[in-house]
Amino acid sequence: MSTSTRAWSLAGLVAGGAGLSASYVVATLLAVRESPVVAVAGGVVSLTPGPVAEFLIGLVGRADKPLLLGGVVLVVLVVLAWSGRLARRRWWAAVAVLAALAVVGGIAVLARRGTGVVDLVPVAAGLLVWVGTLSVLTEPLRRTEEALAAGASEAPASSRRTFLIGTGAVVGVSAVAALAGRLAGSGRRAVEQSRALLRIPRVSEPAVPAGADLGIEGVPPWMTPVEDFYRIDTSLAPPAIEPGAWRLRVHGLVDRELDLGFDDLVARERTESWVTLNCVSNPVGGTLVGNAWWSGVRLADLLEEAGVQDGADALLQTSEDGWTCGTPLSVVTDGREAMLAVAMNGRPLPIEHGFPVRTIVPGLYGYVSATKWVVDIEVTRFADFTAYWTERGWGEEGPVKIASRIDVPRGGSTVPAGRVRMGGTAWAQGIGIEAVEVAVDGGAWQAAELASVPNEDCWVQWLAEVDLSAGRHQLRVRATDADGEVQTGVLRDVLPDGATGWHTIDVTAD
Ligand SMILES: Nc1nc2c(c(=O)[nH]1)N[C@H]1C(S)=C(S)[C@@H](COP(=O)(O)O)O[C@H]1N2
Ligand SMILES: [Mo]
Repeated sequence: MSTSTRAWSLAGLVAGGAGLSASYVVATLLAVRESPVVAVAGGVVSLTPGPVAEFLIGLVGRADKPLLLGGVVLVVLVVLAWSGRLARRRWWAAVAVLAALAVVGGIAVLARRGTGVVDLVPVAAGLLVWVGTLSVLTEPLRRTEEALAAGASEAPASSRRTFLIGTGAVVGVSAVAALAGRLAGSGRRAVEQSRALLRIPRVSEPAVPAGADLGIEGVPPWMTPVEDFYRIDTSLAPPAIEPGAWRLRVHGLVDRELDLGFDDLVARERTESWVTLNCVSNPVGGTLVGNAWWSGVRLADLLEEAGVQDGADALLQTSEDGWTCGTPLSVVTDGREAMLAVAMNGRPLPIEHGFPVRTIVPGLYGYVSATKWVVDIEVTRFADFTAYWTERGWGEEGPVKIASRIDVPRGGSTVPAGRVRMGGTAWAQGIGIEAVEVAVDGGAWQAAELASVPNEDCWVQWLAEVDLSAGRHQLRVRATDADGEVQTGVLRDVLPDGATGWHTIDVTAD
C-alpha cells in the first residue's frame, strides 16, 4: 500500500466518527440537553430564513428533521475526511480544521436556550478524541511515507496491518459506544416523558405559609425551586426508572416482608410536609441546603405494616444504583415526618432528585437518610453492616447540626456606612430555631428578627440591622435551637459528621 489519499481521508473520517460518538456518549452521561450535532442542526434551522425553510418543508414534508440532521452529519463527514488529507502534509492545519468544527459546535450549543458551560464538555471531549484518534491512525501512514521516501520499493506490511487494525478497532468501539449512549439516552428520555405525564393523586401544590419568606433581596427564596435545589450523589448518569418498573422490598428483621410497586405505595395513606434537606459536606455558610414541600408515605407506617422485630436499630437503604446508607430506626419511628417521598414541590420527583421514590428524614443529613431511587430497605443492626459513606470514614448516625448563615450582605462586598441590613437563614431540623443573633467586630450579640415557619423541620429566615462606621468590619451570626442549645463557635470541618462554627464575613462600609 502506498499511502493513498483515500487512506488519509479514511483516517480523518474514522477519527471523526469516534469524536462524534464520544461527544454523544458524554452528552448522554452528563444528561446535557443536546448533543453538539443536534445543536448545530438546530442552529441551522434557526438561521434559515423563514421562506426558505417553508419552501424546503414543502419539498420534503415531515422528513425535514432527519434530512437536516443527515445533512449536517454529511457536511461534517466531508470536512473530517478533508482534515485527514490535510494531516498528510500539515498536521497543524488538520488540527485547526477540527478545532474550527468544534468551535462551530460549541457556539451552536451555547446559542440554545438554557445551556451553560457543562454543555461544552461533550464538544471538548469530541475534539480531544478527534485529534487523539487522528494522530494514532495516521501514525502508520506517516511511517509508510517515510519508508517510501527513504527509497523502499513498497510499504512495510506491518504499517498496513497496524493501520487496518487500528481503523477497525476505532470503528467498532465508536459504534458500540454510540449504541450504548443511544440506549441510555432513550431510556432517560422515555422516563422523562413518563414523569411529565404522571399524575399522582392527592399530591397538593406547595403554598408558602404567610410570613415564612421575608422576601429579602439576596436571601434565597424560602421554598427552594427544584431547579435550584443542590444535588449530591455518586451516580454519573442518574438511574432512569419507570414508575411501572419500580419495586421496593422491605425485609430483614420484620414479621412480614413487603414488596411494593409504585401504585401500591401511592395507594397508601399519605403525608406532606415542608422539610429542609442538607448535606453533611456543607461548609459553614455553604449552600448545600434546600427547603421543599415533600409528599409521600410515612416510613413508620410501612414499618408497622411489616412488623419490626426486637433487636433492630437501623435501616439499611439501597438505591437502584447500589448506593447504601444506614438510618437510625429510632429516628424514623419517633413521630417526625420521615417518609418515602414521591413528589417535591407538588410535582413528581425530578430524575436527579430520586424519581420515582426517595427517602426524606427531617433532622438527618442526606448521606444517612435521603436515599434517592430507593429500592431496598433492610431492617437490621448497625453492628451488622457498613454503608457507602461510613466505609469512607463518615459518622454512623448523622444528626443535623444547628447552623446559621449570612446571605446579605455578601462577604467581601462594600456597603454604605450607617444602618446596614443583614439577612439570612438558620436551621435545626427536628428541634427548631428559637433565636438568631448577630455581632459586629466581635462585639455584643444582638437579636435578629425571625420569620415564622410551619414546623421545626424547615429553615428560618432572619433579618437584623447593624450600625457600621466607615471601614472594614467583621459580621457574624449564631443561632439557638428550641431546646436552648446555642450554636457553638468551635470551628470543625465537615468530616466526619458535619461542620460547626459561626458563619463570619468581612464587609467594607464607606
Ligand atoms: N442513591 C443515592 N442517594 C443519595 C445519594 C447518593 O449518592 N445516591 N447522596 C445522598 C446525599 S450525600 C445527599 S446530601 C442527598 C442529596 O439529595 P439531593 O441531590 O436531592 O439534594 O441525597 C442522598 N441520597
Ligand atoms: Mo450529602
